[in-house]
Amino acid sequence: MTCSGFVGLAGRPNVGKSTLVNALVGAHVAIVSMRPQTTRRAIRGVYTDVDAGCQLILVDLPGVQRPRDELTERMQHRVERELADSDVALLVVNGEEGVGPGDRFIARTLLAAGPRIPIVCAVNKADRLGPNEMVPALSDAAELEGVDEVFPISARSGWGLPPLLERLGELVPDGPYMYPPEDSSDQSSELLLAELIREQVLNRTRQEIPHSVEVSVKEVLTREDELVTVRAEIWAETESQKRILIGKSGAKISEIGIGARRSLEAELGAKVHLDLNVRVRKHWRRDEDLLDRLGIE
Ligand SMILES: Nc1nc2c(ncn2[C@@H]2O[C@H](COP(=O)(O)OP(=O)(O)OP(=O)(O)O)[C@@H](O)[C@H]2O)c(=O)[nH]1
Ligand SMILES: [Mg+2]
Repeated sequence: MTCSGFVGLAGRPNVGKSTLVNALVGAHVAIVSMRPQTTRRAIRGVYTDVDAGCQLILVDLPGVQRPRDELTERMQHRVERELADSDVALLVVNGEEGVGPGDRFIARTLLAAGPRIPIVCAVNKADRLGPNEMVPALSDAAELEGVDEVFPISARSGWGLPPLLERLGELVPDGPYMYPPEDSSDQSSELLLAELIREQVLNRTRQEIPHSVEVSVKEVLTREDELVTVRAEIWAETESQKRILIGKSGAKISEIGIGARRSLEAELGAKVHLDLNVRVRKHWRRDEDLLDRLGIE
């Protein structure tokens, strides 16, 4: 008999949920940046332990915060729905910053999300904690309302992940695999490529730009000699953001392009020709039809 279940990751922006999903799955399925609100969609990372006969579907979710626009409101609703459908909630907190009101708010949201499911708390960024800081961080996390168990981890280094994985495997129900064991994510290839390009934008721009940008892959063509041509658009909301993204004599867009091409080549295992175009799409974050089409539901 195999086991298989959904583990919903909840937590404030920037605590390391996506880094943790990548580390557990062992593949770059979710993008990571130092900016809060990196993740916009629910991304399923799939981890299958074929020997143990167990599959965990790790649902990476946007960081929970107060909705400010249509985009964040949709992200918030998605989080609530996904958590209501999970078998286990994995609440990730930032051990370096310690437990705060935002974490307490999320713990309460988890309890209110639906039928009571096990809530496991991962205290992340343990690599940043001194020897005397670990115990208080863990006991604060254990006191969060509804939290059943606490695991100290470093998603970045991989420290502490094996016991967490083992416990999650015990908590999901018996049942058939929901994804082929060789899969690592449910994302379409085009969406993953768009996200990898957006990851470069996030890590190479500042202030309002990261939040204002979306990336759309228009075309992926593989030539006979295996060169892959990817044509993508980077959307900004205003002309001035577009100018910043392009940079002086195109310096910024070429920096983004070089980083993105490397990332796409690593993902596709092939040489890539990347054709990037910056466009203004006013108020895309408030355009309901567009958000539907982008799969941000
Ligand atoms: N030192 C340290 N940094 C980490 C660790 N895990 C994640 N980070 C860093 O924390 C930042 C945020 O990581 P993400 O994985 O994007 O965080 P997130 O919770 O998915 O953020 P949102 O998608 O915005 O909700 C990045 O700069 C990561 O490199 C860790 O274990 N140790
Ligand atoms: Mg994330």
